[in-house]
Amino acid sequence: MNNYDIDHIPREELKKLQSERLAAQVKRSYERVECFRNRMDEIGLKPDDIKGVEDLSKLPFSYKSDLRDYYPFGLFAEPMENVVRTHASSGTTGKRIVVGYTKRDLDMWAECIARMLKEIGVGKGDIAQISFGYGLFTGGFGAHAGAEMVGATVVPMSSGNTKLQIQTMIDFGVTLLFCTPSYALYLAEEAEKMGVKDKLKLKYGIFGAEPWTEKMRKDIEKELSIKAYDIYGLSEVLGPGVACECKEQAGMHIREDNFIAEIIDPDTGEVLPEGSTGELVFTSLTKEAFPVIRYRTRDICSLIYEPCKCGCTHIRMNKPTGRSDDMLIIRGVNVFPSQIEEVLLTNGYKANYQIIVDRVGNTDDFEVRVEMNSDNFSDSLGEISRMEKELVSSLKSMLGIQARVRLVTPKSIVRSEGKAVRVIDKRKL
Ligand code: DLL
Repeated sequence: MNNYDIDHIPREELKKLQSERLAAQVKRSYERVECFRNRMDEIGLKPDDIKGVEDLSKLPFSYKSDLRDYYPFGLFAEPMENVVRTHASSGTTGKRIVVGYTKRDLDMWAECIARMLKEIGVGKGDIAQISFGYGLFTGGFGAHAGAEMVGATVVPMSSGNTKLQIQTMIDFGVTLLFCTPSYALYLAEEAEKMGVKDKLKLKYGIFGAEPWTEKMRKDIEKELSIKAYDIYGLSEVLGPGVACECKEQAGMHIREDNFIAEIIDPDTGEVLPEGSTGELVFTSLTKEAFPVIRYRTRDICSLIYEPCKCGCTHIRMNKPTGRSDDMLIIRGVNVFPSQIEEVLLTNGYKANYQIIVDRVGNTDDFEVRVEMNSDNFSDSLGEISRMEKELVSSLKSMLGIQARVRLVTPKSIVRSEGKAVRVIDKRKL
């Protein structure tokens, strides 16, 4: 089968392929990975008990803490001489997590992204600027290999030096931009400030590595005059390309020939019925160096099983709304940064904000600092106070609790060149 035909394989055949690959992956991981073998032994499960996808939920979960416990290479299923690449992710707490790839893993990774690029029409003649960081982060190298595979000309910019990024886009005639959605907005803002926005030749952008809403997509598409596509992934499972949008921009197709997705209740671990929102769990089917079995991503989202208009038969995931470990508990109420973002964007603000939580006496102090923009800027104290009150009330109806809103002048909140930092939780410092 041609690598690009796999996206249109009938679901029955796909399920058969997944079952064969799952049984083989479980057997291989049991033989080669001590942590996995111990977990199977603890519950008396033998590799032969896993015959196909219907047995998936019998398998034990794996967690980010496993990567820390077996740091750096203890979960690898290949000897180091077969591991040709490592990446690592810092996370906000504790030790780095390290992942590894064989040559075949790298090819599969590039192919996952190339399939997306083919589908949205990227190929020879396109010039792709990769403004994800290169290095231990998976963003830069992951996007790079996919773009080269379809014959695009790659400009490996990495992140940082925003003015040079814009100049390069103009001088090289860049048609495709890869970066985080928050950085895309920052690039648009800077291009506007430099008075060169009309010189950009961008046609499409592929953005990911952090949650972003539909409203933010609209903003990016308008500001840069492009089609903006979503790409999802995580270092532990692959990097970017575990799931990618198609032309329909209606959910990201999971590369189901390589990964099986489940949605579980994050508290009980129970698999939830189709269409439910819960924690996303991945099992890799083809990865050699670092296979993952039922890996708990902590990302909260739902899966779409209805066929997609694009003809791809692989299921889709909706945009993750956040991570269960991003969830703030403020005065006993669960608050996701994405809910706050939604309120701000609906009220005409941009996604430039910060959430600052502190503990004062016995209660949580909750401030949302929001930038005014050129459309709604005011320097009248009375008007600012009216706008703040309006936001307090919209946030209260979304969250059920009162926040203090502080409007700040345009461009006063620090921009990020990679993943945006939205939350400052001083209770944890
Ligand atoms: O962020 C891989 C990546 C690079 C994906 C470039 C897309 C583009 P990590 O640094 O390990 O890997 O972070 C993974 O980022 O568990 C999600 O919480 C979040 N994330 C990634 N893509 C999206 C997305 C890379 N499209 C973590 N929407 C994941 C929402 C995303 N969240």
